[in-house]
Amino acid sequence: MFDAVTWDLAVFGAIARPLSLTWDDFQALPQTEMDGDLHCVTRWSKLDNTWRGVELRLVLDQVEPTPAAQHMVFHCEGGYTSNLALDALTEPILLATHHDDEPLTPDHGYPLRVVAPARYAWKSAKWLRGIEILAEDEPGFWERYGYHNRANAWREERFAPDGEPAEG
Ligand SMILES: Nc1nc2c(c(=O)[nH]1)N[C@H]1C(S)=C(S)[C@@H](COP(=O)(O)O)O[C@H]1N2
Ligand SMILES: [Mo]
Repeated sequence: MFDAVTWDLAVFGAIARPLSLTWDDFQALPQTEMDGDLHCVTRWSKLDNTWRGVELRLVLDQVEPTPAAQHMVFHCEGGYTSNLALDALTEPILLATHHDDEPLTPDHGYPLRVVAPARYAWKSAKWLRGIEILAEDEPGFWERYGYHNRANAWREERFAPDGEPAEG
């Protein structure tokens, strides 16, 4: 259950300035609206969405990644993870609190989720609580089961090139 008093978003790892944002801190950041679809790798797409929240880039601008830092892992309530390279920050990625002007529903990530429309939707981590910055890449939950590490939806990067689990 979300509790606005105890909730935080932690940014940690290969950074000079670890950050822990309370719910109030997060609300105080500049908000942006973004249109973007979600493409589940196996089944459906969710089209014509307007998301509202804070640009991921804007949060990471505050933490000073070390020169070696090249990767990130999203950590969610309940242990789900997904990974992206830091160079993904050149594309629009939102830390979203709202979908079509309403707060996210519990099923869809309330209170906070990643929305990375250029990637398959398993990258768009729901119930986000942490962002880990890393020098070495670390596969997330689905990436470990053989899903593609980059998951660029336009290039249809569904599975790892050899069809085998990327790791372990
Ligand atoms: N924390 C968490 N985030 C997650 C998942 C999950 O199981 N746990 N599933 C992913 C997958 S596979 C998809 S398709 C989308 C679904 O988003 P939706 O429920 O808003 O449609 O969430 C992604 N984010
Ligand atoms: Mo999915």
